[in-house]
Amino acid sequence: MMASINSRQIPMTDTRFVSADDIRSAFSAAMSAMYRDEVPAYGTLMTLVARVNQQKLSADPRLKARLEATDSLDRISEERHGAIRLGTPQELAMMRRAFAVMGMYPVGYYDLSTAGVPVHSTAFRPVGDASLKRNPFRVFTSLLRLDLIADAALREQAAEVLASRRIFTDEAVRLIEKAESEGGLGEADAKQFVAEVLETFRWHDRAIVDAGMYKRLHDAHRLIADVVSFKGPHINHLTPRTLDIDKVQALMPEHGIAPKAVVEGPPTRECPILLRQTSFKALEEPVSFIGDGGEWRKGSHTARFGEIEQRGVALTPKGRALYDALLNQTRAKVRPAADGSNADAYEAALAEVFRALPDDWNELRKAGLGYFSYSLTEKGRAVAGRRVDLETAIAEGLVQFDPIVYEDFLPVSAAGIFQSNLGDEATQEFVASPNQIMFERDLGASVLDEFAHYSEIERASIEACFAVIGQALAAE
Ligand code: OOG
Ligand code: NI
Repeated sequence: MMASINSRQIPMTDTRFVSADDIRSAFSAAMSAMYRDEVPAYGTLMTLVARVNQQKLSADPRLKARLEATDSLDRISEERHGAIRLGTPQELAMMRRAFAVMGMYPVGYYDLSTAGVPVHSTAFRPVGDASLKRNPFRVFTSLLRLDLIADAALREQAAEVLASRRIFTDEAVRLIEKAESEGGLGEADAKQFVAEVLETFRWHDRAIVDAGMYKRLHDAHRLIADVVSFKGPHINHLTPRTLDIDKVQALMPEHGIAPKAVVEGPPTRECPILLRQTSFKALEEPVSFIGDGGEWRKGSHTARFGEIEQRGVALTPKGRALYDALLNQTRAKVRPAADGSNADAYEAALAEVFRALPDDWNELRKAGLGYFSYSLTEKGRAVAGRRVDLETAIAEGLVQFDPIVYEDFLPVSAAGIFQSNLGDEATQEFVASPNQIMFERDLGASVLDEFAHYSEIERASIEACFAVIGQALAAE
């Protein structure tokens, strides 16, 4: 599994080339600067998140020490994810190639049709411990499912509009091809690559359809209008990572930002799991549509929003199944209303139901619910050569463990995020029809299995400990 991933990565040892990790960091920083200009509330959120993170670290020296020891502290203030929605298989395939130059690979398959949203998605992100520590920038990337539009005429017209647009500049394509054929990009090329690819994510306030077409697309589903009506897949949000989402959520109104009523995902815990997210509603922004006789006709479009997230430990398949069951159980008790009117009841039910999931790192670990990274303590390093098993080594204080951060997205949460930024009014319902095979064909590659990656990081960390202290054989 890991071998095939490594062979796909652009070599980093060649000094003629800028490393894929460096290109990704530069791209993430450029994207952040652009979005800050485009959506000022994002800048406000960034400042707020940075302040709360600082406060959390000063209040919790143990957390700070562990983040420093695991090399994860620096990445947090740099960390963000974005999201885009693409229109055609060709766009998706080229996007995969562009992200590969930055060391980002498709991980996981998300079927949003089950939530009535006509897209399916993957997350492009770095894989492997070192790249994640350097910069974990990720982009949730969705492909429109035109096959789910019932109206055949509209489906065809939408396909025609999409076929006419080019979302990448010629230079971007040239540099992607160059990186592929030569095995990387030199400094000047890497710089230009970042600038050229950034163009694809830029906001364009002039639509490529007229107001009538926009309305028909919008009536089918507002997401379809968002994908088809514009020149390219504008980045629709950029999400900083906070160490205390409840605090940021509480402070948002003071900064003129109105968050959703409830934080999505698991409840507040001592030991955070997976991912918790909250967002503010999409902005209604002025755009213009193609009018008669070369005139532009003023209108508006709602697409871009803001979001923050707190990340916790990655759960094993067993932990994930328990999480899903508990979330379903909670929703069976209290269904969160779109207007937030029963937010308190929902949060109380969530906290109550989630008592079934231990809120202690060692219990989570021993129950096989989460992934952990193991390392030697000072004492462990001093007793090199002893033969012990892992649990004994932990009990004797030779080996310590830290949670492995969840680097992906939650399907249920993603659907919730789509819903909240699309607005609450009813739109056409779609029949759920997950189609990973079709997605991977369009992508031009298969998506990677996130569980295999977390378990590989865990396994490698155990092996590194035992290379020093010596593992007890089963028979001993
Ligand atoms: C993507 C929504 C998913 C998340 O954080 O779960 C997402 C979109 O609205 O295009 O970003
Ligand atoms: Ni998001």
